[in-house]
Amino acid sequence: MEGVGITVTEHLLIHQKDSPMATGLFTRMFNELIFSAKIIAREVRKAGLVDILGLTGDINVQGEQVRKLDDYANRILIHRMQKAGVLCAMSSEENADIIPVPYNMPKGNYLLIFDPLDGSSNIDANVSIGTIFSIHKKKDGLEEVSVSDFLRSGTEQVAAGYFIYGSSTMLVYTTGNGVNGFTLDPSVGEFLLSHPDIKIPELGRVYSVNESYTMYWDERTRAAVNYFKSSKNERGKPYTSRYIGSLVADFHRNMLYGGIFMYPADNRDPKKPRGKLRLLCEAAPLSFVAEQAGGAATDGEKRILDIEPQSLHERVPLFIGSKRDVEKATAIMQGAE
Ligand code: AHM
Ligand code: MG
Repeated sequence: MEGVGITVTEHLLIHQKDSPMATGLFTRMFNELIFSAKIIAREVRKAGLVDILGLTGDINVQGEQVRKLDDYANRILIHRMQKAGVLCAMSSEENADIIPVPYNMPKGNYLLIFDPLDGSSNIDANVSIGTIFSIHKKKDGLEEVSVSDFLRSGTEQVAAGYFIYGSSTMLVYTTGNGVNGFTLDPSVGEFLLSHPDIKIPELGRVYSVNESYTMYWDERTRAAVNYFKSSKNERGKPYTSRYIGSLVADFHRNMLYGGIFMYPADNRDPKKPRGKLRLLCEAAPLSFVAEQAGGAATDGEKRILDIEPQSLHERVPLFIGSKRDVEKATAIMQGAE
């Protein structure tokens, strides 16, 4: 019936009732995150109309130019989340150091890690972009938060997900009980449950990788990518190639249709072969979502969620998506096939 739909807040409250220890703080944090994303979505929507496109002229901690919308999204998230009273600190892709909640503001025991606007090189071309988030709980004492509080494996996340600012705005998240997707109804300003219990097909038809780096890959990586380029999948269907260059958008499409996203290590810097994507704010949260949807994620060798981070902005190779495709790529990367 028209007008009937579960809002994300209702969904959160139902979930909260299932957990007798729940204090409501998690729901409060999520509501604040959702409100921040609505503000970001609003700015993304009007990006072509105001003088907000383009670069700020600054260089971020990753050595990349900061676009105005990246900066805006980052500031909104920090500003709103630090006064929600539920966090003790945050870490953003855009900030070199952790961002403790100021001493004069109320604190909670959650830690929030985020990429405020992933895929931002696509902003000016009107391509889908997103916000990725990962939530941990601080283990002991709320004062004295340090980087080491954030250096925890992905298995310890209490929630993770992403907002995608595409043809519609969506929220997809998990708290470790499956994955649900909500679509923002702009007429009422609410996220409504549109994709309950998302399951990624076990075997996909899509492979997503930036093949222009072939010359920088080792032999095994070339063999893994070549498998998807030149083989039929285990059901006898050829793979098809799709690469947007916006991780959230590539990942989201593969979640719904099935497929594998690969960002392998390369030796563009011959002294330091490495992947591009960040473990804590990109790979770990999406890997939690992928696994909860029945998919898988590795760095070509190990499960992403088992990696113990050594630094805040550590980068990893990433193979993520449909379980059997990720297993195939990982086996080839290991020389097992
Ligand atoms: P960003 O967080 O600075 O936007 O960078 C990450 C993005 C991902 O969204 C995307 O998958 C990747 O970089 C694309 O990189 P490339 O242009 O090397 O293919
Ligand atoms: Mg990113």
